[in-house]
Amino acid sequence: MNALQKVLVADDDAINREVLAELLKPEYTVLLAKDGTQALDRATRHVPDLVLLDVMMPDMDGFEVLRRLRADPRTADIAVIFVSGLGRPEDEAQGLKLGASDYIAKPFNATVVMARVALHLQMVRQRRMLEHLAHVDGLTELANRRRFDEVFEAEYQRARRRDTPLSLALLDIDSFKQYNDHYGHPAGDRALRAVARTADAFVRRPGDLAARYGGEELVLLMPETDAAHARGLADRLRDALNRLAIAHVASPVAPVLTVSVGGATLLPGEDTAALFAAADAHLYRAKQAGRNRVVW
Ligand code: GH3
Ligand code: MG
Ligand code: MG
Ligand code: MG
Repeated sequence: MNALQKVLVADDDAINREVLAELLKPEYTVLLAKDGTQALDRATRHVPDLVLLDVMMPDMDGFEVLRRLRADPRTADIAVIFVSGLGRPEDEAQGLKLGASDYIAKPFNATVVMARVALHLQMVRQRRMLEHLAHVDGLTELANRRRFDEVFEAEYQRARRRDTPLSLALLDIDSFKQYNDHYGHPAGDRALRAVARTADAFVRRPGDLAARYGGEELVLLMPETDAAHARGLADRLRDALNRLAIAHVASPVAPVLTVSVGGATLLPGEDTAALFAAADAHLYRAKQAGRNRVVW
């Protein structure tokens, strides 16, 4: 459960690599690179939590490695500490300005290196936790609305650029107020979590997203999915939720919990607001038509 954090040591000097690796090995998973090119390759492939980066290397200096790490979305967030023989204040300032977390001058003190590595790895963990809290809904563990809005905008731009379809479905639990009234709010929370889990399991293609839009309303984003496929998926999900058979004796729809879904697929000239409004209008029609159905 508590997997070791990964540290990449990039230095053209074999002795330096070995000394740092021996220091770090008892506490971290250590990766090694002997030049800038290898450092970039390892960083992209293994996405370490932290890079200890030498500045002077023959093929590509550490500053350039950091610039390239920052330019690639896969490696942009990796923490970097320079470990360098270039000890002038200007060098240190340049390293920090490029986005390094810290700058350690050679010859280094082993205890100080370990302390700084531990500090920066702790900051990495804290930042990840904050990102998680900012993007994940606490009750359902689905992406929250903030996250959905970000992804929706990005996928919309991509669909426009590549001229690929983009489908969106709004899912709303039927007669959920009565469910809470009859079974109590904690049972309502459990039912909502079960619906969320099932929805999440249905959207599993890369780029797909299930999010909690608000209250008992979820939203499914399906890039590169046309109306026929998205509608089919929504209907299978609706059916799967029926088959969960969560008793709802107070519902006028069925003796089990049901959902209504409104969906829409991006049309030429539509913006995100129009796509969302179309799905919302279809959800309204699904409700009007008797609930427990998909309208696309
Ligand atoms: P409809 O079929 O028209 O959707 O009826 P409804 O009762 O589901 O719709 P309405 O919007 O009137 O009520 C939604 C209910 O969902 C009211 C609210 O108490 C409940 N709800 C929203 N969020 C949560 C939640 O996080 N937990 C629980 N237990 N209930 C929630
Ligand atoms: Mg060097
Ligand atoms: Mg609702
Ligand atoms: Mg509802």
